[in-house]
Amino acid sequence: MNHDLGSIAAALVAKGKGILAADETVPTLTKRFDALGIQSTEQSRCAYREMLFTSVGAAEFISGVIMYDETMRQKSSSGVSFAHLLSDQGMLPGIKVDTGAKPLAGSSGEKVTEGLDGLRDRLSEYRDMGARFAKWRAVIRITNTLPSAACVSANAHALARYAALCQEQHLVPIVEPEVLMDGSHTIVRCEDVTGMVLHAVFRALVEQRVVLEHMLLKPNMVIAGDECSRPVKVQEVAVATLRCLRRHVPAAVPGIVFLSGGQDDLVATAHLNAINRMPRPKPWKISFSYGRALQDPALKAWHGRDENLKLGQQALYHRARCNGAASLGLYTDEMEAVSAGG
Ligand code: 5MM
Repeated sequence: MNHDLGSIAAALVAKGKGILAADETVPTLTKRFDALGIQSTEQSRCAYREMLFTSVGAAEFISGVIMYDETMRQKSSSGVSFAHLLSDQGMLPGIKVDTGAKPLAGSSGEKVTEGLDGLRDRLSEYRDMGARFAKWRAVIRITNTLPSAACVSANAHALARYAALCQEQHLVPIVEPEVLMDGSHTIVRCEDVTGMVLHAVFRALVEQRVVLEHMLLKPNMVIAGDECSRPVKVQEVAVATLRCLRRHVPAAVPGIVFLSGGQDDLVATAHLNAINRMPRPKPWKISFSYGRALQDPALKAWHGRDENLKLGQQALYHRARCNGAASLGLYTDEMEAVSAGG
């Protein structure tokens, strides 16, 4: 495999493929395990990740996997590091490098993502361990009065500093400014805020001399808040999302890989498909970097039991296959039925 940044970015959005976000921190994965009564230990988290990463055939649709530090330092049951296990199967190893969203001083209820101190050395270590790309997530909340300009600019600045350091250390940065779907806001408000955030992020990226050709953007889709009283159709989401991206994402960026953000897994697939089916020109590849929308059915099927390993893997394979088709605009409802029937 060619290891220059442009080739890695292109490989991550290769035709019909997207990214598996499996970079939950220990508290987040523990929350997901708790909901199903699965005990969260270093060993059970390792077994879960091994189940996902060894899913036969998943590499047909999954180009890369984002891991958390704990997973990066663990080994599979056959004694191989997960970075090497993924590479051997044709999936690029990636790593989450932010240290989390912390309360933003001077603001009530907003957060800024931290992790810049010592980042150069951590990136270098991850690269030596086999990582080829990295991820940093900023979270932006919508209310009647938020986000504040201070929150948007602090997060944009941090994302850009992170991305510049990644490129210096030969890792492709995935830049993830997530406008949360929590709240009662309309799709119109989500489009306004997402546009403003993307504008600030790209301004900061250019200021920090980030090479846009050597990065990927991981944005939210433009959707209504989860408590919004007005239902929004799949087609409306596709129109608003593509309009917003065309206005604010430079054509030099090779790929846009959406987060799922708490959407139902089938809905996240339908949205991605509808966006890719839109007739308007799209200068970038558009695919997925889903966490929950890829993992939820697999986690439920596996349920922490060795005897369910294959069921968990089949569930992951199925969602990866559907989303791979959606990244080409070729997903159909029949794909769900066919697979559910075996
Ligand atoms: C998989 O979850 C990632 C890590 O979350 P925490 O830092 O809260 O543990 C998260 O960054 C994820 O990569 C993105 O939000 C996309 O995941 P979803 O579930 O929104 O598709």
